[in-house]
Amino acid sequence: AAEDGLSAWLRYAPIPHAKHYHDKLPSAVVTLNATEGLPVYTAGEELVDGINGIFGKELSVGDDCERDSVVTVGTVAAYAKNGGCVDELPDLIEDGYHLRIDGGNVLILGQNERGALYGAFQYLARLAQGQVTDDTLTSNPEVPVRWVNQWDNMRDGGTHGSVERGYGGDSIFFWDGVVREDLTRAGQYARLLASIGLNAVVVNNVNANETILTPSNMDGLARIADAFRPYGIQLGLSLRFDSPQLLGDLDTFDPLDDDVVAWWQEKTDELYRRIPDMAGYLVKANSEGQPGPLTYNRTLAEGANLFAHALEPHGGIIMFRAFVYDHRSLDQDADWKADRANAAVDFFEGLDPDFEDNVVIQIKYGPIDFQVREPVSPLFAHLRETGSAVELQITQEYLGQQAHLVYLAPMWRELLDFDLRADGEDSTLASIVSGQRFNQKLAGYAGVVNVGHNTTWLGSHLAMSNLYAYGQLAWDSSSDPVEMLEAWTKMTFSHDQEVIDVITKLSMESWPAYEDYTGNLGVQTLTDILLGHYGPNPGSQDGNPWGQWTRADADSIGMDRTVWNGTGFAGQYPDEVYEKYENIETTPDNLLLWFHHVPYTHVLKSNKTVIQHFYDAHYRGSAVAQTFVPLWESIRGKVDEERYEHVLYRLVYQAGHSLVWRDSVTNFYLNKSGIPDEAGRVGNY
Ligand code: GCW
Repeated sequence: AAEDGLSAWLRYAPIPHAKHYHDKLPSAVVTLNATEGLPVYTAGEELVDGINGIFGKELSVGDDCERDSVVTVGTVAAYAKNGGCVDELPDLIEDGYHLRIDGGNVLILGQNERGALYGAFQYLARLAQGQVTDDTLTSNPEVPVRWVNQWDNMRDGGTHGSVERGYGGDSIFFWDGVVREDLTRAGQYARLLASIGLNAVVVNNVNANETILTPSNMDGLARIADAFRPYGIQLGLSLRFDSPQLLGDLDTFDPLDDDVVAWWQEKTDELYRRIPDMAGYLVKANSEGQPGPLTYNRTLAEGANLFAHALEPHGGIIMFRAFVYDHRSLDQDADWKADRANAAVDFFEGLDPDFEDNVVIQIKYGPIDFQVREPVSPLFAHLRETGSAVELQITQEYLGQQAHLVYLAPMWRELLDFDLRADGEDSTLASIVSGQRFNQKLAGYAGVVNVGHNTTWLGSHLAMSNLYAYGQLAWDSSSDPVEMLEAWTKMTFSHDQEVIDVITKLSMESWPAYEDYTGNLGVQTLTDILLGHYGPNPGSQDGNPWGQWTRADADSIGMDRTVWNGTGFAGQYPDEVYEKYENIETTPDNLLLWFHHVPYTHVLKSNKTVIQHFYDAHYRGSAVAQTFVPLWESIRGKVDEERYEHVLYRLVYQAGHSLVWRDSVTNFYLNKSGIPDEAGRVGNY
């Protein structure tokens, strides 16, 4: 049964009335120009396994595509070479595919090998959901960059490989400072990611260790790349900026120093000798104590271009993170205008034209740090020549660490649909990170996933819907949260309508409930800032240099980010958005405390006071969490026992912990403000 966790939505479990479909399915699979270890070959294997698992029908493997009742899979080029012709040649871009289902005759063509595999997974996903109908479709990815980041440590204090902000066990890649011998899990992970259209994994933590570049670790990385390759997943690497000094024998890591430039070129060449299809690099510089170009008074662009130049001859790209801020320079008491949220735009202002073509700026969705509610980062509206990628977090660092169910697709949907109104024109986040709004070639998505070695990958079965949804959105940003959930549930758990309805209800209610019982009105997730970002601790937000402040005192709360009186952050947005947030009247309630500092008695658009909203929301959200348990119990027997119990355990925990959240947060503000709850609940539980 542990298998059920490992194969996630790729279980290929038998569907109801499987036999009934046999004569509508192919009887043989033909792969065109397949080489073992490459995606087209893998596609053939998946088709055989999938159709066998879902329908109990065994396909023969042949090479005669003229026969009837055959599923043919390959690249467009291989198909044309074999004399095949499609009536209209599909218009495919890189990684795209064409799928034609005509009863048992199925044609799956990819623009490249990876596309062919994506097409095979798409066909299988339909079958696994019981859709055995004729169709013809062409699907192209919206963006080229569909990456996953893993914050895996090679060595962390002790000896093994932990995962920073990972809640599913130890690293699947590293152990004791080196790459694991057994990389079975790396291959299984690549399979899952390929099935949802993702194309690269950065395997090590952005807080990188220079020893990733020792010759033996580079050999190890090549083995990881070998495990990924059958699935078309490319390997990416996080780098530590001062490696030339720490690992090489240089006395500088100045990005403009000739020896430093040569050192990075040599390392990059060595990597590409081992991994010719390496995707590229990811760099976190000058942030949270990480080294970077600012040490030498070089710009962030000069820092990014150092890697861009080294990668360019190999066709690699550099994802350069915009998460740049100095946690040591923020002083809350001294300065009303100090604001970590300003950092990204401040640091990147003016650099847009300076980045090389193979640089992508990777920007967290909000200006602070993966909070339960943040406005979209204004930096997305500033980069016009340089492409950007939005960084989403699948691992639920501030969102319950997989001990709480929080389905994130509705939040991502809102963020992607948000219109930044750049130059007064339609500028949704989705249109910017697709490269379409500003006409950029390289752009896309980076998801911090942080799976681990346990058999559920993320530590919770239900949390896997977030990974599934992330892949779907990166492929097609218009994907609908409910539809994704239903498809995922059918493939992961059951076709039973009650199971689908229950999981959909739980999941769709989970983010609003979590926001209600953790942090309201844009005040952020009121978690413990200093200790692991888990559990309630509103007091810990303030009085430290981390800058996730609420500025709560006895009378008032919120960050004044206006231009006229506050930190000026609102002014980083294009005019229409700036005006909306600058003005308290037009700021939506759910971001009020993000942009304004108000008395607890301030009356919201909902006609409640801020403090009463806090109280009510915490009671409402935690009450919703209580309903998750009986809802789940209502499908006992319809889900296998092991997964049923695993999920139940977590939902019971969440229900209890939501009460802890409710009581901690409401009591904290009762004590601070002295304003009682109108309903008389707070302090009297
Ligand atoms: O959210 C914070 C995390 C850090 C992380 C950092 C980052 C890898 O708490 O653990 O470091 O962001 O994104 O760089």
